[in-house]
Amino acid sequence: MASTLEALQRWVDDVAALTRPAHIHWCDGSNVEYQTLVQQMLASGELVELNQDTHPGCYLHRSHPSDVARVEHLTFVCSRDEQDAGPNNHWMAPAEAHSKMDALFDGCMEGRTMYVIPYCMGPIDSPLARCGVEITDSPYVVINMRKMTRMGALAQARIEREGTFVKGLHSTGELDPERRFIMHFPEELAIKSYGSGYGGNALLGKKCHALRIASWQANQEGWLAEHMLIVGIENPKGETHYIAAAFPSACGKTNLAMLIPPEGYRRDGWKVWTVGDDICWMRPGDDGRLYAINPEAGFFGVAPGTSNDSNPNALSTIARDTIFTNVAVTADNQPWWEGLPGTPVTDWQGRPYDPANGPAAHPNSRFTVSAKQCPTWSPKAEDAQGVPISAIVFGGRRPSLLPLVMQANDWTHGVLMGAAMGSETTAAAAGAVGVLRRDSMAMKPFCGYHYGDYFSHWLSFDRPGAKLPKIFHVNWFRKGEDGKFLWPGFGENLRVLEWMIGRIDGTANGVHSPIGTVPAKGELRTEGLAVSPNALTELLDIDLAGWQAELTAIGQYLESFGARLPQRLRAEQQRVAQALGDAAQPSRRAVAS
Ligand code: GTP
Ligand code: SPV
Ligand code: MN
Repeated sequence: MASTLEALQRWVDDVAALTRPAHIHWCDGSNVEYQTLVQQMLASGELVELNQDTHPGCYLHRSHPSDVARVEHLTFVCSRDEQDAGPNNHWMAPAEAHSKMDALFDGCMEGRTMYVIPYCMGPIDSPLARCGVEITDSPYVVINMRKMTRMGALAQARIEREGTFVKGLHSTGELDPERRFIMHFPEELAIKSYGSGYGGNALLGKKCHALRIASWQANQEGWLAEHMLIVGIENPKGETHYIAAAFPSACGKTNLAMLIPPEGYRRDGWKVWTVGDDICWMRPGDDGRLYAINPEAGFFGVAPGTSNDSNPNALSTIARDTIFTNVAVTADNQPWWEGLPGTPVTDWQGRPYDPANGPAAHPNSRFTVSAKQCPTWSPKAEDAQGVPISAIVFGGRRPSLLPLVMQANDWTHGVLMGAAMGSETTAAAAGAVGVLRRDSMAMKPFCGYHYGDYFSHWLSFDRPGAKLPKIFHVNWFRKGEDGKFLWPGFGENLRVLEWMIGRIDGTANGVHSPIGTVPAKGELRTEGLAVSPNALTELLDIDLAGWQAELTAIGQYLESFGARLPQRLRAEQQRVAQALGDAAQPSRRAVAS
């Protein structure tokens, strides 16, 4: 017996009987175990050693070229009732999904080692944390899970104490895209993933557990599991506001979470504290505020674009003990990607670099690293009670229309802003890049249940006694006529966060508009900012006709959720549409009244 918990031992025995591995290894999470796996993977070629003088403890993994991103078209929510999965998910009946998956898993680990990975999402002693066990035949998954979660003996002890855990079964399989599925069984707290070794498809603690399964549980238990970073902004008086922000994949969460203040702000004493870069679990505390933990222990971050100019914190975080996936390599064996100085000699597929083959590093190449290595890692990130959230921010890649920042009037309006979010698609998921799609709360690929119910759940937090965060929407990606970004982004985004904090503290007035409150002239601090006054005006401008069309599109999108769309959200969309109509034709209101 490797576990004293019968349910765990029985499940592991059943999986072993199905997959028929040669060995079973229960992961204890120790450094010796990690080093042993790394040595085995170096010997088998699954890992390549990088320059140990410049990058001690760093290794490169090249995934199969057809297995480089999440596969949303092969990801299913298998709830008993199809309606519960909603139009936002692919659905398959649980019995059909189980038999399809079990046929794939049948004998798939023959001659190989099966790893049993107990893990905890969140600080090990936190009441907000939840545990799971992932069974996999991939040592790459094991070493990544060790950096991304609290993995091993302590997690197993908590599972044995609590008696419940999420069951995740994974096999890399043949990496055949025709035999690749990511299945979720929310009522059984179970996940089955076959045929991919990549990121969110294979590291089951991340998107599968901490978002799809957790969002389902959160809906039933009164909390929120969100695709959000968590960052602490400390002002010169030493007061820290924690902000949670939802941006779709590859839209700037890691960068905002590790922001470095512009020089003038640094001089004045502003500091930024990183609590999380991808996932946030929040629940109301006794004082009515929302308290958040980061369920993860590491970063699985986008490599391309990470540089000393854009994100020096990330660069210093990944200078040692980091696993790189699908990056390029320089002549002296250092990891390389677009945005770094120097030149690559080997591309992400291990071929001699030739620009005719496209970028040297895959656009969705990633680093995996323990969060503790981040210079701005917040001491509060390990706090079992979580951090109180002052503001929730939504945002996406919107080349036009959406202003740099706007504040919702109240919680209901904020939920509408989140539900209406849109963004251009990126390389983080397979499929076309640069197409505008609605991505409510940045959860389109991750919400484990019907979006209509999810919107109702969000609205339900607005109740007597609640002291809810203020809600904002940002757009770092507005483009000018020349096709270039109007806003420099990255560290300069602190200027926008400062305005938000001013709104929270009551020191910034803003200007009210039908779509929300935007900064009044002169309220955004611009000293030392290289943005022309014209560009700034354009960034904050509200195009009433464009917004009327947008509200119509939002209304149509919301109606796609049918009978489960909360009436309160429909009414809110109508209220904003009406206010826009009144503003566009001021005489109409006078005539009507
Ligand atoms: P996931 O890990 O996929 O969830 O992505 P993420 O949301 O953490 O995105 P990340 O911070 O890794 O940024 C992805 C890309 O957006 C990188 O190429 C960044 O350089 C770019 N980016 C991030 N912040 C900004 C910004 O403020 N302005 C601009 N123009 N680009 C940004
Ligand atoms: C994302 O795509 O939002 C990621 C990477 O954070 S993955 O782990 O693959 O989901
Ligand atoms: Mn993400």
